[in-house]
Amino acid sequence: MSYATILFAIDGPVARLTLNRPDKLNSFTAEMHGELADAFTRIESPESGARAVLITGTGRGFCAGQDLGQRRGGEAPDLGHTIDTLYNPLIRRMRALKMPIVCAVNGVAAGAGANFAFACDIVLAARSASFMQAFARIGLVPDSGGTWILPRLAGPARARALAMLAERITAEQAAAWGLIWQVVDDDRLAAEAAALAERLAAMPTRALGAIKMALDAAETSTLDAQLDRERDLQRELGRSADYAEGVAAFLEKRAPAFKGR
Ligand code: LHQ
Repeated sequence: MSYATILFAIDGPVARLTLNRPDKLNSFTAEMHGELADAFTRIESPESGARAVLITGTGRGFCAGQDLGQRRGGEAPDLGHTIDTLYNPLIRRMRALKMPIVCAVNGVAAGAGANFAFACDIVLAARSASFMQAFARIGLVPDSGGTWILPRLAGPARARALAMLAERITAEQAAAWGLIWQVVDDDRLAAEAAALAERLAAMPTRALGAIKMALDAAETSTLDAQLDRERDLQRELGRSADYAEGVAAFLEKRAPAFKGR
């Protein structure tokens, strides 16, 4: 599988997806969106064997959002079309993917690049990485789910200031505000993120997929509806091979061997 703007490989149960336009801080182009979509189609295929995804970037940046170099001159573009056809499908797909996505933010994550990272399930960042809701600097609103996820992760007061001031914050600040899971030393990021993805890939995949779904659904649910949803998911998972294995392993005092079924 060879692409021009991303690196992609499925190593056993971990799909590794690396944004690879380092000269432009891995900013998004239409071509990159097309390649990401193709990679996700491969990941979603039952034959892929993938049970976790690891996303990162090459070079000193993670992703600087939309490639603004492609946006100069000519008539005013229909950004709604770009969002509708490229960004929204990507974010929807990531949230709906029935396996965990680990993000290793190796450098600056700006604009849609930051919200692409926040759409992942567990985000690690290098100590030198930074995050910026760059949109207001160029007259735009946070997209790629930014207006939805920022207040949920960081609270409404911080979400507003982050979005309006468009200041760059450190990885430490992002962790302190609950935007990401953990900060790790730069030279440990790749190894820690890979270990985390491998650990998740050995877990009961269906349960992890159900956790993603239940937590997102909770954002618009009543407690009553959510209690029913948990019942339904538990009923379904209670019939899974991984649940049987988890209980058997516990009783037999051994490590479980989950298959993601
Ligand atoms: C870039 C970019 C970039 C191209 C750095 N494009 N080249 C959705 C739908 C449709 C349209 C609009 O947008 C969206 C969503 C969005 O994402 S809007 C937000 C777009 N992103 C930004 O506004 C961020 C722009 N970049 C920056 O503010 C800075 O580059 C950051 C703060 C990310 C990093 O700053 P530095 O570490 O100082 O790096 P740099 O600015 O020197 O950038 C390095 C190179 O990367 C440089 O190229 P050059 O040829 O001069 O070395 C930049 O031009 C290029 N680059 N971001 N988004």
